[in-house]
Amino acid sequence: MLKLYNYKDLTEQKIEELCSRKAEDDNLIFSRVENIVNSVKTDGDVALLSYAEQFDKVKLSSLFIGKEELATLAKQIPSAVKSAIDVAYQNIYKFHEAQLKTEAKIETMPGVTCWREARAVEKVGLYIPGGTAVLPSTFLMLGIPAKIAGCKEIVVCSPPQSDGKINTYIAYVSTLLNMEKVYLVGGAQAVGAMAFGTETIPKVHKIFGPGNRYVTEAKKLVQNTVAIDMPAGPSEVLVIADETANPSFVAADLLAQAEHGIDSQAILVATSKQMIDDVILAIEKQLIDLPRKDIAAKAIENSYIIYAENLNEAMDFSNAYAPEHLILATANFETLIPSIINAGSVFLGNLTPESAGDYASGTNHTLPTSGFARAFSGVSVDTFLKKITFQHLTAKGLQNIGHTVEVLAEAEGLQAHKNAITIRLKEC
Ligand code: HSO
Ligand code: ZN
Repeated sequence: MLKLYNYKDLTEQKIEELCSRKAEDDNLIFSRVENIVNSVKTDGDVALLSYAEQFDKVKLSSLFIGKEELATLAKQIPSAVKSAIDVAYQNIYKFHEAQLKTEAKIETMPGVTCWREARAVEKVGLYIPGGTAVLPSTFLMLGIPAKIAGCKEIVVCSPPQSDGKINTYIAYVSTLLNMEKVYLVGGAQAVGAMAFGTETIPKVHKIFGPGNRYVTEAKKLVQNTVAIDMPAGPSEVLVIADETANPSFVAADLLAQAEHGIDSQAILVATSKQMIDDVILAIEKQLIDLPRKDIAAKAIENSYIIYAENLNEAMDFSNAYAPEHLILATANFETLIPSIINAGSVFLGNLTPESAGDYASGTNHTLPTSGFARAFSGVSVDTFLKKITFQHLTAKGLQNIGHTVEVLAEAEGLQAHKNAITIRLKEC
């Protein structure tokens, strides 16, 4: 069961330990991933087909499913799921579309104008996990901003099912996003394929998407060749609860996180001892009925509860931990907002579960884990864009800025830089 700590008793070292997400077997995973990525790089499709046999237990006749077959598969989706995906699609689209902004042109000096324009990353690769849970929601979370950004080529890889196909949900999302095909490749081999290209799979400029330790390690490995969205680790939530929280709701949120994987973390920081006891009871009660109770129970073992005397202490710990998801199950969540420094995505009040954002409210669920929320944002339309700066000088502008540049160039001993100004000033 969950370990319990008293915030006041925690040494700096202990806080650091609680905030570190330990990963075991790194070396073993690293060398396996290195082998996989290298063989995809050298053997291309042949390697992909053999990994499909080895890892996905399927002999593939084709490494992708084309548009027509996707449409056929998509038709088999149960109508309730189809409608739910439609609602999620609309909300995610609406929220992300509003992120497209044009910036104003700025005249820094009379006649000196500077501005930025966004351009989409031309070729992007989306990894959609299969494995223990098939995640069509991740496809929405990556595909929608990629489309809105205007990426020209969107390569989608997802592991094949044992029948050599993909799940109907993924097929349906691919039709909503108007995808040409979905490549039947999973794991580290998918990342290798999108980084280096194979006979069938185009090489991309940036790779997006969550995945297991193999996928994550592969994304780290190919970073010299392609950009990646962000480093990723197991999913995590930190709930701050005061005495007004609903213990059953808090337990449900912690378990929702815990069922993702045995290495997920679900952390409670509470300012009421009664709340802590009630949440523990509620977890025990709710856990029994969960189909993924074995996974959730293991994740709960990796997790802990902290008793804090007040919300300031709770927030200090949360900022140190930098959670991927932060839930404020407190009466005065609005007053706490300014003190949030590190978090991927925040859920406010007792009626706002993380699940809402995981699926359908509109925000993105691809978020920084493992403390990377200290320096990274979650995926958004921006993650699929680059910003190019522009500038234009008029004669007046050149006269206004010329002397400054000449002096600085001189100071740096870069005469040619100075000349580029001087030669022009002579003509105007
Ligand atoms: N909580 C996960 C996203 C997810 N949950 C997908 C359910 N499906 C990481 O933010
Ligand atoms: Zn989730």
